[in-house]
Amino acid sequence: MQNDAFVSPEQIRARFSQALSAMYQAEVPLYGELLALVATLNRQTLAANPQLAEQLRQAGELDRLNEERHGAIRLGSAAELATMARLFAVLGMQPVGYYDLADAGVPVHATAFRPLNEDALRLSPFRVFTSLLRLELIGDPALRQQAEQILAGRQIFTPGALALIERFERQGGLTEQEAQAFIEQALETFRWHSQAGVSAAVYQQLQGQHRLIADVVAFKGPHINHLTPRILDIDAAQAAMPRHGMAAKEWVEGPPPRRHPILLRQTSFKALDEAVQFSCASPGQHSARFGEIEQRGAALTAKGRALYDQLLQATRERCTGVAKHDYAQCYAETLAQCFADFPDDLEMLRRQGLAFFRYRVTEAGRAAQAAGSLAGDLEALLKTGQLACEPLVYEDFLPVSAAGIFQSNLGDANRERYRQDANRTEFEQALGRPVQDELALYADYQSRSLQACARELGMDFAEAGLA
Ligand code: OOG
Ligand code: NI
Repeated sequence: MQNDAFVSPEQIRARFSQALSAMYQAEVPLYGELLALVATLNRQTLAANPQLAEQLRQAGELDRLNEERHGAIRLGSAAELATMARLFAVLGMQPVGYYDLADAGVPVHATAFRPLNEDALRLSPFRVFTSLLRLELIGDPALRQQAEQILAGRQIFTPGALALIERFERQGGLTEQEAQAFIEQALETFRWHSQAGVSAAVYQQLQGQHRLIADVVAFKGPHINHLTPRILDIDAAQAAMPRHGMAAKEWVEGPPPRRHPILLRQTSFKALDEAVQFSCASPGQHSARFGEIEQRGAALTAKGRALYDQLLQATRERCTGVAKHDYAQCYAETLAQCFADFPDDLEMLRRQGLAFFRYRVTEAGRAAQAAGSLAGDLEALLKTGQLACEPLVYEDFLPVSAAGIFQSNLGDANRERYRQDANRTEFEQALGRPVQDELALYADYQSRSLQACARELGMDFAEAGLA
């Protein structure tokens, strides 16, 4: 039972997300400019496309649009991940999904901390892509040991944050005053420190292994490295970014432009070079923080996801070996060609079981029920407009896209792949619990929406094979 004296995790998350965005705007002014650009473009898209505005309103997404963002951090040890999971629990965020990036040459594995259900997402759709460095992928044993030692010696959480996490766990919530203090204390973990914790020489060594390793190990904490607002027309934004002084990455990750967007399309301005100080007051430069935007579309079923993965793989294979200056164009064209095989019609997506949907009874449905003229089964109800359905929005991430975003910020070095397998078990051990299965969450939402319709209409949809 939620105690009235406590602030809800949704409230704490909404306020934390706001505070983090304000902090990041102060730290990286270009992020503030990106937010302004996104707000302008979203206003234009909505004004030009009333149908999209109505669809978003129906799905409860219009209100959350300006609140919507995800961030990313990179952690150095199992202990940091375990405590981070407890910190995010205060914000009502749980680990969802496992992403292995080693195969793409990025020595991390990751999960996304996010609210689990649609009501919580509507109240505050804040998520954090959280990576854990895989130190076992550092080839040089002496350097690996040194990195482990440095990480073991740092404390990324303030004593105040730790005490309030414990209090939350003991009491089952935080009071107004505690919540406020928690937000302030938790923010410290995500703050940028221009003072590195290592010498310039050690930084160079770490950097030589992999730029990501230096980013995690050389600093005092897991600075937030980007916060991503949701854009409605990412192609317009990609074209506009250079005009606003933003060095956009060369292509948009994810599926090609479509009439009915699926999954997630992302692009970013590249990581900025920032002045840092190494120990012994020696000045240097570090590049980690960037600005990303994303357009979200329909959540795909396992079948839809398999088709997506297959078409993306085919695209990448066909572009292998293409010269760097031709790559972006070849990639965009090939992607569009390959994805011609992915139905771009809501009815087909639904009938072929490629995407998840939310069902609802319409006014016409209620009128038909009152008049005793309801259609007989699910398909007929949809056909007569007595039931309506909209695709569920994809709330998670894509490993190939994530690797592409990482890589665009790492430069051309470090392109080798790691031979090691994904290690989900080890990740979950570090986390202290299994990650949630994102497909199960969408399936559950779809089935609850169908059950609610069935209850309202006094019918049984079990036979549709969907409920
Ligand atoms: C995370 C990169 C991945 C996404 O949205 O998939 C990412 C990082 O650079 O730490 O941002
Ligand atoms: Ni991101």
